[in-house]
Amino acid sequence: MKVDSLILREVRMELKAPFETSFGVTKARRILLVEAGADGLTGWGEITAGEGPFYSAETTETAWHVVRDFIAPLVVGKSFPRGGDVSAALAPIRGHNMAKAGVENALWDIEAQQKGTALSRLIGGELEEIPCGVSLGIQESSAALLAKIEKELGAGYQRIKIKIKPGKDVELARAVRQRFPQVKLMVDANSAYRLEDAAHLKKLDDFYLMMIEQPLAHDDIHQHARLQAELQTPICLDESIHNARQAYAALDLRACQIINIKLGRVGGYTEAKRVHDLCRARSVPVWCGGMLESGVGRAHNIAMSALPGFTLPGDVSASKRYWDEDIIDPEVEVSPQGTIRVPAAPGLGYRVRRDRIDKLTVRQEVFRAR
Ligand code: OSB
Ligand code: MG
Repeated sequence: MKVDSLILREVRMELKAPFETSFGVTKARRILLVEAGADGLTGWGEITAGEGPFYSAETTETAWHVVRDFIAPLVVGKSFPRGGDVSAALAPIRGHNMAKAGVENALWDIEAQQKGTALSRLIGGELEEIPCGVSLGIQESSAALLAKIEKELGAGYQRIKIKIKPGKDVELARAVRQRFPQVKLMVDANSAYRLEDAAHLKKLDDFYLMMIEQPLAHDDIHQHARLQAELQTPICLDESIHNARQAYAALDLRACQIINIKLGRVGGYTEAKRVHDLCRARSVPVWCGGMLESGVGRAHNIAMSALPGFTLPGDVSASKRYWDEDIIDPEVEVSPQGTIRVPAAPGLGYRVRRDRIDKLTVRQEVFRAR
């Protein structure tokens, strides 16, 4: 395919409710959308960087800068046999994986449309529906959290993830476990602890959690291995895994037993598939993490979750949990069994709503081949 243009847009979308983690509160998202044009087709990608550098080093602003000044010049006007080939072309740019993923994934969307195949199938996905969980932010009180969980279970979601931080951890998990003895339950610390907290975290072993996600530093692998040796509860890594090499190191060191794959964090489908394939070869389960995406990023998450190694419910849930109105049609819906049907139509399988995007766009830049 020959890439004729990239259009970068910033859309502002207010969340229905603030989302609190150990690293901060998000009330509204500043999302970058990538619209790629090639061979007369249009593909869409989402850059999932946060508003501030608190989940990872990337932000909405750094991504804008890197797409404009470094990625667009390597992509626009260039030809790639396949969408995923842009990954190697972007390799000289260190880091900035979310910016890269937004562009790479848009080209995969185009390739899938060219071949008349669903994106999920083009990447090697097999599942027709994917199991879904929810990620619940830190709440005012444990009563408020219990009420939220009750609501999500009522909607059918198959597993519950709660955010924890020091002072809101063991007693919270105990309260949830007492009230919901059977539910598939996990916790996500977003790097809020230190290895010295091992004895405290060990108390979580009483609650037969599916996993504890990213308890230690965002860039650590080694100390997670030390911690895992102390815990019964499986550790899942999120922030620490940016590529297949790091996944390899984490598995070899026994730093985790499960990996959360996020398209943005690993830089797009090419690397996501590598992490997936490595984990699958070692019988390590993976699941799809979320970054409070709009419908475009959500549609990509659904496609990725169709890969056969995604055996655990992901943080991929209904549009209406996040937004009053999403930017794709139809919106993402979850069945009473807690599943999302993987679309069979060519490409992303959802119509991207330009009318809605136009209303939400606060800036836009067009990069065209000359
Ligand atoms: O750690 O998985 C995380 C949201 C923003 C940044 C990091 C994380 C999250 C979530 C929300 O847990 C997942 C979602 O519902 O999109
Ligand atoms: Mg996480």
